[in-house]
Amino acid sequence: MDVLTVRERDPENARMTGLTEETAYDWTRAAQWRAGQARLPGLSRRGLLRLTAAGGLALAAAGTAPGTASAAGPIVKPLPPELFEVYGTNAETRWEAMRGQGYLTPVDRFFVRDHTSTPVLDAATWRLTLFGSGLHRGPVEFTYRDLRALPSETVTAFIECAGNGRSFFTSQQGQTVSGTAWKLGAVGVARWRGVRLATVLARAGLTRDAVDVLPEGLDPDYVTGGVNLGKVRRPLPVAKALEDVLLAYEMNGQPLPPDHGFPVRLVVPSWAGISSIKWLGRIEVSAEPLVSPWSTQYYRLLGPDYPAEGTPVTEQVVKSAFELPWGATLAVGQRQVLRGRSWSGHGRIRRVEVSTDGVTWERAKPISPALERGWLQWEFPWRPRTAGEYTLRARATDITGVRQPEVAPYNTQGYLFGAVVRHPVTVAAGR
Ligand SMILES: Nc1nc2c(c(=O)[nH]1)N[C@H]1C(S)=C(S)[C@@H](COP(=O)(O)O)O[C@H]1N2
Ligand SMILES: [Mo]
Repeated sequence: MDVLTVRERDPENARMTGLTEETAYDWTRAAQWRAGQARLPGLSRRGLLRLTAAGGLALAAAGTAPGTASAAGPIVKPLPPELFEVYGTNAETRWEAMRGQGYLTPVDRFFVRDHTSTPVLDAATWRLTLFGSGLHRGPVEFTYRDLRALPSETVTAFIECAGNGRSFFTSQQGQTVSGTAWKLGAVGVARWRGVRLATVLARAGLTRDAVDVLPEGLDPDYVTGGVNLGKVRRPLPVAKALEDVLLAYEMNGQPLPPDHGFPVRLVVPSWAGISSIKWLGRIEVSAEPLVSPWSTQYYRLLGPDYPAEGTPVTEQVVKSAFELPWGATLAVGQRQVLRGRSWSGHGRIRRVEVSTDGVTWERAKPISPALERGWLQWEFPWRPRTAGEYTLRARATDITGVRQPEVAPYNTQGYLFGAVVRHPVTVAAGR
């Protein structure tokens, strides 16, 4: 660890001075990939040729189509309809199920995003293998017990799918996008405990030349549009890996549940959910820049307002959600306490405003701390005086001054919907 600490402070070492920011990293690697200066491991030559032949946009569109559930069900935990809305291999949290909950999203209602299905792994035989040109020695293995014996750290952070809110591109903006039609429930905040990736990299013998790490899941290969894209994987720069990335084995004080990556997953705070690879099996540590289909094809903003090769997704945008059913019915003339939560990938939430008429905005009252990597809980008292259809709006401003806009910039894969969501409710006479 001493070596790493010194290195982290070394201004001469270029890899430590940048690229912890997702956008900067992704831009750099995309340019290197196009110039033939980055490698894409994990695909056969044939697969690679087909990938190239298929073309970015067409492949991306095909690849993000909702998956089909197998008979047994790809997700292990129960998905009661009052807690989840299920889309193929994915399930989103119903926001009304967060009402009355504490700061954290309980495991029984945390969203699941599986490209294929949840593998059920045995911690006793599980191994994490680190290998590659960025290590001094050959492959280095860690058992579950090895990781448990290393110093641990805890972080409270949200994991959010970059496509969270995607359905509102269509329902609010009339735009066609590909991918799972999430409302706002593809996000959850948990308390993650595990070993810093920095600790494990130091034990494995990281060289000064290492630039990227490529964590890979043990779930089945992802096959889409007739192309096997291999294991779910997405590179990270060593700088980010050393900064705040966790190899998590606990979620909210319990061993990681199967659907959330048992025995060990990555938690990459403030980066898009795809970076937090579940069911870790191998981590390539490379002295060469790396890419994967999850950086070249997916997680790029494509469409008329973007260059042909697309631009990378940025940090998660500012969002707000009401802890109410979609189309909830509320009693006329009665005082309601509307509750909700707001969060941002740029840092903590500074202010939340609510509008019940679409014209006037009033401050909501914070009822939790606003954590940098978590969310802010808030409430707003409301007494609707007349019966009818209403549209509730909440908009948050984060610490960087970014406030949720009325319209989200269109991109074909429907990433980063950060606009104010119009939540319909009916106010009716009480019984
Ligand atoms: N191995 C593996 N890791 C994965 C995925 C996957 O399908 N396989 N899905 C990713 C995506 S797109 C998201 S948004 C998060 C979701 O984490 P969760 O299912 O624990 O909520 O896991 C990421 N890690
Ligand atoms: Mo995701």
